[in-house]
Amino acid sequence: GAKVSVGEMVDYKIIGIDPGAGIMKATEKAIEEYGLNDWKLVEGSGAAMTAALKKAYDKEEPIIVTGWTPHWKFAKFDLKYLDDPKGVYGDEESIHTIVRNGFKEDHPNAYKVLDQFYWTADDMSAVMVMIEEGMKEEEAAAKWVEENADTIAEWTAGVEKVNGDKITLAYVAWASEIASTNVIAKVLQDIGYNVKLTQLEAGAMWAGIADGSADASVAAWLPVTHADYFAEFQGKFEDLGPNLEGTKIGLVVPSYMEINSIEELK
Ligand code: PBE
Repeated sequence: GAKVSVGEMVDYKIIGIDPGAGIMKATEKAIEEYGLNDWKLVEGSGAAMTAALKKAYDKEEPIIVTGWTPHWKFAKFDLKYLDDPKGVYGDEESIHTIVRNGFKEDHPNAYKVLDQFYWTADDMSAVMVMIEEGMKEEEAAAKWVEENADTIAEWTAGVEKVNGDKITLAYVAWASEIASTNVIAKVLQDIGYNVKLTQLEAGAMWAGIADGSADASVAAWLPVTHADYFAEFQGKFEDLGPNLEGTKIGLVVPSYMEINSIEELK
């Protein structure tokens, strides 16, 4: 009989995440540029996406999700990125730390920690996997901080203790950002800050830093994924540069699927 297309197998659906995520805009662009007229990008959340992935994976059923690295899903499932010959998803990029204007003057010690915060994809993945395996977010962060004293010493070099100064960290409920934000919060708490974590949509996170209602975020994916937000709020925040390099976004499928490129979705 006729060969069933990948589109038919997955009902022409790409399982997405929250609408404010850069990967959603990139995927709408991919649908356009690759001429995937029959396809729909399904909105949801990071957690809903991994739940759908797990459900399909356990039954060895086909599924296409918006995916990114670092993410615990690559440690738990055998997955692959679909090739993106048109380069819609960009090359490897970085996660930057951003702070509100004036933060340096108001909180020089927190600024110094945030400026010195730098780790690897493996570090971040270790925290993500602990959380995925059931550990509370703060506990996983505390455990990682405890076990990586040398790294923490680098982030806190030259930093003085403070006495309960309040700072607000904005983040989005992506597994990667839950991990990083909890780790940096723990480090800031240990030097005496009263740290509040505010979970927001991506646009609100950037707007919050720009209008000063939030102090900092370690969740700015640049130069491509959050390019729109970066441009929209230019001049209204300070970019402290990468805290992690070598990230990637794209369309991800289980390795058992016989498809290798976005072009094959047409
Ligand atoms: N992500 C994870 C985000 C950045 C971090 C790739 C889902 C995004 O697409 O905006």
